[in-house]
Amino acid sequence: MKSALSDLAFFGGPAAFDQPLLVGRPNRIDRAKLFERLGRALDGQWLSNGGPLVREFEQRVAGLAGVRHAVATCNATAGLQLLAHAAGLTGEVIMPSMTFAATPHAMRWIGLTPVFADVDPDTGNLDPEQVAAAVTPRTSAVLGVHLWGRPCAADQLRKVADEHGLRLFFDAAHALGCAVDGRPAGSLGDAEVFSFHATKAVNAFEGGAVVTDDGDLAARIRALHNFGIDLPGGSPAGGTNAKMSEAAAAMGLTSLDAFPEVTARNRGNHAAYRAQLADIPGVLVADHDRHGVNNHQYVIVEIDEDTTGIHRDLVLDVLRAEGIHARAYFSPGCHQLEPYRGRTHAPLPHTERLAERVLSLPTGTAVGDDDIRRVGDVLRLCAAKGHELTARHHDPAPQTSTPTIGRS
Ligand code: T4K
Repeated sequence: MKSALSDLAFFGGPAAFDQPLLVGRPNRIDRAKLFERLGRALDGQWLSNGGPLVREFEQRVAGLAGVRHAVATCNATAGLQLLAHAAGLTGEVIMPSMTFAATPHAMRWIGLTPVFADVDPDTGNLDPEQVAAAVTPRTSAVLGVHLWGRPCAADQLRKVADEHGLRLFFDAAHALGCAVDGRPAGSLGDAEVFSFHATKAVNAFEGGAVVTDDGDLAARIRALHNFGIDLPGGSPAGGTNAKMSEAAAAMGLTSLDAFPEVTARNRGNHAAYRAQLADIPGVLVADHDRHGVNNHQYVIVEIDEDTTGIHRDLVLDVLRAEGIHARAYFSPGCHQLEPYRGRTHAPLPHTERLAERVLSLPTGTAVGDDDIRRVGDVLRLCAAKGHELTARHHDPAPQTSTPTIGRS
């Protein structure tokens, strides 16, 4: 157990982990099942273009989302673009800045203008009042993000959208298996998009899916993701290739098989982190359960610098020196990233406050109780000696051992 600053790898002590502990490690799957499915695809000599594994994957994803249609895509970013395109969006799309760059980039890449609205400080999700204030004559849609799997305030956002004649979509990249008031993520907007990237609770190596109850919209998306070939009347933009392959679907299906077990592990890890960090002033493990059913694939901690005396960025560096590769999901806010930086936007105080404080800790099937205990030890020391640690970092003169900043 580390009790003095000199115990920290950051200041020359032994690292807590020999093998790095990473956020985003793919979850364990049954390899035999994966290979059996891959074998089936090879034997059937059908490897893409809406093969049987993709169709099965789509059915299972639609079932989890509680909707009639799912169109599997090569990733969620392409899914968002297909959705925006198929829905005929124009001009401005209102979204949070507290998200991964994929959300605004997906819209900008197809000529739409992301407009950032501030989030509710309690949930981290779009604040409906801020959305209403951001509407202009050029707005065509609201694109909420179910941040860390917490479902957005869909009913309030729907009200705003209806009042202004806007479409309501959700980036549900984090939210497979999440729900609020018995309504699954995927069924809350006109359409929603899941991600099945390697780092997600369910992965298809790379993958995504657009889910909706709107049969016409689903048909347009399905046609557009296959070069627009079957689109009656065609599309001015033609079409693209954003299909999911059979190999990706084989992985996606196998990962879906493991999803209940993965969720149980993530839920347990989340509880273990909460227990480890419960009594540390200024270190708050975000309680997703207050906001609905969560898949717990993100363990989010807020570091309050005023209480601990240490900024989140320095905590990330200290953790990394120990072999704990936490991530700042999401910081900075997208409005502070290129190409949005410096543009006029509404004040985003809650986004900026959150972005200064949050970090995401390793979880998933590769992480166990002993790992969490060791991560907890380091965070406890950071918080207990935050002022001293910060001062020593800024003025390394009293240091006696070799600094190891940046070592991983
Ligand atoms: N909307 C939202 C709200 C999103 O969060 C995302 C993606 C999207 C849309 C777009 O979905 P996709 O188009 O990707 O389907 C990662 C993922 O690449 C990205 O999919 C994800 N969100 C985001 C939150 O995380 P980075 O830039 O952090 O990736 P990277 O390469 O730095 O890896 C993250 C961590 O995962 C590292 O600790 C390494 C580890 N890792 C990664 C991979 C790929 C592994 O251990 N194994 C792996 O195979 O974006």
